[in-house]
Amino acid sequence: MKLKKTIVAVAATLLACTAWATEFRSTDIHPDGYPTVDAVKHMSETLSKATGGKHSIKVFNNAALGQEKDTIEQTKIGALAMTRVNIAPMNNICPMTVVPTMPFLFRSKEHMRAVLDGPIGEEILKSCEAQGFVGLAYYDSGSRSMYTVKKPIRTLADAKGLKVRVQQSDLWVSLLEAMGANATPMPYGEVYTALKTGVVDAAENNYPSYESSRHFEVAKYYSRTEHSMAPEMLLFSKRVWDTLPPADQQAIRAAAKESVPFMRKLWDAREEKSLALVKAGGAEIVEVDKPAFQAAMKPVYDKFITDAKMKDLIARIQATK
Ligand code: GTR
Repeated sequence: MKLKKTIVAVAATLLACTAWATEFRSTDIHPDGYPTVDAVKHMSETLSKATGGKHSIKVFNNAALGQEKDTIEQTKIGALAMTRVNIAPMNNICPMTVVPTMPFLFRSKEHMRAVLDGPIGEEILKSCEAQGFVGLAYYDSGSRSMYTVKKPIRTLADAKGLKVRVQQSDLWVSLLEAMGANATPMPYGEVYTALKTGVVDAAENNYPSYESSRHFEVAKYYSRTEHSMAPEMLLFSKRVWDTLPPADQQAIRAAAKESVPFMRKLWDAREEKSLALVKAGGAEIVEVDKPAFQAAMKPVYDKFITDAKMKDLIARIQATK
């Protein structure tokens, strides 16, 4: 009888543990070793330690569970617990995300970090909750510049009429149109072939993505327009979130925040390494008439920064030291 009772008690405890122990699924389009992927793995370790092994995160990288638009959708419906995406594919879903995506907004990496770490960054993350996403953190994504297959871009005139792959965001289409180019929205995973087969003449990205995607093999002129510092985002599914006790939510938030400085260290090192790798691989780094590109962006601000709230955010960002 006693034995039976003990067995029942042990079984009940085991059941309780397994019912609550979760390996959350997260996604990334980047390969192993990319700073965003390694940062979420680090977050998983922190979370596991903080919860005594109750929770951890498994990262499905290399777009194993789809491109960013798909994983955003899966996160919204709760099929995925978490996804790491760029902020741009959130632009059409969560309007405030347009703000940190705006061209030539941040003066430097330090300025961008100061803004995103502060109340403005928090406000924008919070604004995505109504759309089904708990914004946990931002990660760095450096600055994005144009790269071309046939000839380098040095002036605004060089960009005119080029077919340029952009992220799936209306803002991004307008940004390239303001440069006089023809924007072609397309998922990241299709860009290498599109460049190679001439479906597009150009794309744009930071050094680590230009390198790890091997786009530099097919588009060797990298023109330093540095037109946007659109950051990465770590999004948790609100549907899944609402099923968790507050202590677990707290642990997830803390682990995400803790992964940010870790990611930044990896990022800074990777930017340097990627630049060296693309140069060694034959890429040509080209200087551009940056003020002309910047001046051409006025219509983008006029079109997207329309309401008082957005105008206020932009003004506060510009005033941030
Ligand atoms: C990368 C970013 C990805 C994705 C990609 C793209 O820099 O890390 O999340 O946005 O650019 O251009 O689609």
